[in-house]
Amino acid sequence: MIFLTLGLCFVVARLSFGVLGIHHLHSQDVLVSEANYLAESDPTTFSKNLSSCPGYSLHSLQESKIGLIAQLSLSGPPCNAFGTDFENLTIQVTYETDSRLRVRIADSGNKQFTIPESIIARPPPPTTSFTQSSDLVFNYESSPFSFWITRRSNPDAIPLFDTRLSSLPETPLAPVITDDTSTALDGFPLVFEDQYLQLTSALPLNTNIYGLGEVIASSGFRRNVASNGGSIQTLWARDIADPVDQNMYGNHPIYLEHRFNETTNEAQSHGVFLFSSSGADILLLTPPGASQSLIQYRMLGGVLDFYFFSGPSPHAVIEQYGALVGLPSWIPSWAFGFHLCRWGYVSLNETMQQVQAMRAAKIPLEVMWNDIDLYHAFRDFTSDPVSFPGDEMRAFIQELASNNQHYIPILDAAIPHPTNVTDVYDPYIRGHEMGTFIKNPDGSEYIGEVWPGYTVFPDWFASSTQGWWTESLKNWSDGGVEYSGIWLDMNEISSFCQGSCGTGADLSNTSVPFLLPGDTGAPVIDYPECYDALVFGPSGNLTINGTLTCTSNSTLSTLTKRGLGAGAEKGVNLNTPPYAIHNGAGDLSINTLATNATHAGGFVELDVHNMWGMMEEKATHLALQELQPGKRPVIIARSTFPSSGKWSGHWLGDNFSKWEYLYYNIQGILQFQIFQIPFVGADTCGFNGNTDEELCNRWMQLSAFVPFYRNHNERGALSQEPYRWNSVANASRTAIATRYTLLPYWTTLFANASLRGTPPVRALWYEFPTEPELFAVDKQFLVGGDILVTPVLTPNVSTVEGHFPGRGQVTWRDFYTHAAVNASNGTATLSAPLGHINVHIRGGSALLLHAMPGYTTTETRTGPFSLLVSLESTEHAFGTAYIDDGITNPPSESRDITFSATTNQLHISSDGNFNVEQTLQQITILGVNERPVKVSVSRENIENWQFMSGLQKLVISDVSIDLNSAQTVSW
Ligand code: MIG
Repeated sequence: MIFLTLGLCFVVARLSFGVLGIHHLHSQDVLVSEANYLAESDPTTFSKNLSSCPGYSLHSLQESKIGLIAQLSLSGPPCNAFGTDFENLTIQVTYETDSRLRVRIADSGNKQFTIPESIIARPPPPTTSFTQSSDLVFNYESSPFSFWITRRSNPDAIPLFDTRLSSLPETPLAPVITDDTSTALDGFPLVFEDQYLQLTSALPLNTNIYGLGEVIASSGFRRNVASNGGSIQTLWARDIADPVDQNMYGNHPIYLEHRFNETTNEAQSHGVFLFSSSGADILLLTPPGASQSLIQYRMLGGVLDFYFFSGPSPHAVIEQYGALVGLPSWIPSWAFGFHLCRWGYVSLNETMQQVQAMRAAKIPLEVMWNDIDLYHAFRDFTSDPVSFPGDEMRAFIQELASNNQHYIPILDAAIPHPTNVTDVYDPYIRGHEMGTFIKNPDGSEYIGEVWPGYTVFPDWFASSTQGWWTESLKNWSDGGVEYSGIWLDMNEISSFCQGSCGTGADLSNTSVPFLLPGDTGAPVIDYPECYDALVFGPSGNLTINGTLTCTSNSTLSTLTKRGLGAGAEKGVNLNTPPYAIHNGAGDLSINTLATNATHAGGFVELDVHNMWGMMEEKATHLALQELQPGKRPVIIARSTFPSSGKWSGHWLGDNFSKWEYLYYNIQGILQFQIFQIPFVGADTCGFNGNTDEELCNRWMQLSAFVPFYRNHNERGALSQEPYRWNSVANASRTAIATRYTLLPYWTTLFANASLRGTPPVRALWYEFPTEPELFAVDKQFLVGGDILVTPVLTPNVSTVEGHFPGRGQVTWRDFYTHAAVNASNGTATLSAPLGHINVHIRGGSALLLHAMPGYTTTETRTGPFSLLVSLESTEHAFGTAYIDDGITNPPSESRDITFSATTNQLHISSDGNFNVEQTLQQITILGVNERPVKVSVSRENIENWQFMSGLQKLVISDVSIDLNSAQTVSW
């Protein structure tokens, strides 16, 4: 018996029961035979001490019209701290645009790994000069070499980035995070070794940093820079059920920083992106008593390739990042519908029953999903011949299609290895012939272990892999699983052996080395914080025999988390590479591929590990473009990397049915807007553990205002479909109807994301950057600039407090009642009974809506439009709508409509070649001071209007305004 320490999706369930981790492991799995790590990594030869690192000096500088190139030479004897120092480096500074500056420092011999252009295409070098016009300015000192970035428009301000020793605290410094010795700081010279790179920049004390992920930060969306030392963001893709303050599925070395000057009342944002796939620690620290904070990059390899974005608005920073790595893919309108999924819909019958039950409950269902239950023997690209027969799947999916509904199946990263020679599994056989799988250093196929037993893994660097993947996806669809989109799971990559399972593994053994949740011996017994199953039984109901099951409203923090110092824990094998990043799993090869697994072109897993998920997303996107010509591919994936948004959306992984995670949702959604993967959402009602009625009710409502809206549940847990409890059914119907009403707003926001990189979901401060009281707000969010969502995030309450930004200059009106909020001091306590989510619209907005939400988005789109105009006291309002067919992958026909209101008039202008068939049927104008004398549309008098003086509301009904031409509405 072996205690399994793998970080699987239910590892925390294991922690909370203490017994589930003990299961049989096949004896031959224990060896890690091929994982002989990089030979030169003999830890004894490295000093592991940075205090003697000499730094570099700059010489041979050559300026050009786009920037400069210079050489850096090691200034003294090498320190060989965690690797071997490079003597000679080349620095290249490129003013790529007026708002983007690149600083790239690489070994002059080009030995270190750099991300190939074919993997992530970047804009070509500039053809005109921005050296004199860029708002970003590169400054440097030759010896010791250091650089700092300032704004041309504000040269005397604290630099945006500053590596000068004189700007940083004096070293040596005792551990800044007291229980983590690795945060002792020996010195801040530039270190550039084969296995260790380090660069440090000063930051203003306790500055506002957002991004660096993927993470669930205990500090919230705004990262902890100062309190109790700071934070460590580790970059190493990892399959782990949503831990707090640890590395997890995706890796995004980009941050958005916001600076606000209270004296001048000026606010500016900028961004810093490290273009690297290296395993790394990024530390945000404030040494005790220091007058500045700092950011330190510690990388296991690669080169230092920084991009700086000048903003100065947060939107501009995010857009500038998108222009570099690629803008998000276009999302078809059906993907904004409601999705239903769970692990444990064990047959087609059960799956069909869900579709029927949703319809019977009159709760809109747009997309039905299946998890790995679908597979035959857990094998990719199959459906079980007994429980999900191919021809019946085809009939089912075609029936869905005839009802304007869609189907998405899971696709796991691992490809099953046949158990013996008579075991015919085509995707393996074809891939093996074509050489598409990842190899051991000796050229044999690398063997891992996942659900189907022993497996291999696609190597996206091999030239044959794309064709093989497309062909496998085609065969799957041809066999009956006529998916509309694809769900990519386990792509960190997850594998259950530590590193390679070893040559000579018993390939015929297909049993998973532990129990699945819900199996006999592994019941799911966890509930939300407020629910006591020992007292009230397993139902999860809000009341039992008239008694409330939750009697306190505190959100209890019951989850155990490993501290920031996980990497320093004793007994964890961190032998290689010499610098031990704070990988929550310990050794880099735990629960994933060995770091020496080999890819075509000679790339090693250590360098490219963090990109596997993104490369799979890209390959899947390209496959779907080929298989579904002209359509917008829909992909939802778990492990992401810069540029993933160009190919895929993301779900926030294996969260828990806990109130705490309802709150964590919001920071996750906001983070992924920065990462340019805006189509994101959490497992609604919670994945791990049982949910309960109250939590599921609030969550179904919150997620209705989140881009990707899916209810997904673990195997063996209490059912949590939205019809499961009456109160949840009601709450869901209301929230989904509101969501479908807002569909034109969502699709316009996402068009702006795909066209310009503008983030659809926003932190409050993005829109109000000079209001510091908002800088840490992450319990509310804005959809676009105009919709403020104030969800309930705790049990047993009927009110919620929210910020209403604008310092009294902005009128916020209730979306449903249209009443203005009275928010003196900028906050208000709102009524929030169960089943009600507070949504407010911003004064000065004009929202194009669907007037009649239907069962599906397609039916909703065939109905007429309405318009909701909320005048600001100065009597203006503005809004835009982007309309197209919602399915064709652009370039395609589209129409831009703008609504702009001035005193007593609304102008509609319309531009484009898409013909909008549905007309505008009703216009509601809020903030009209006096009862109008008459109302007209493009000079024709209108009879059917009403004025409600209390709400200052004018409603113009039964019109039929053509949105393909300019119009004027007067009152
Ligand atoms: O290790 O396919 O995150 O959504 O239900 C568990 C079963 C594997 C992890 C995914 C989760 C999915 C589950 N998968």
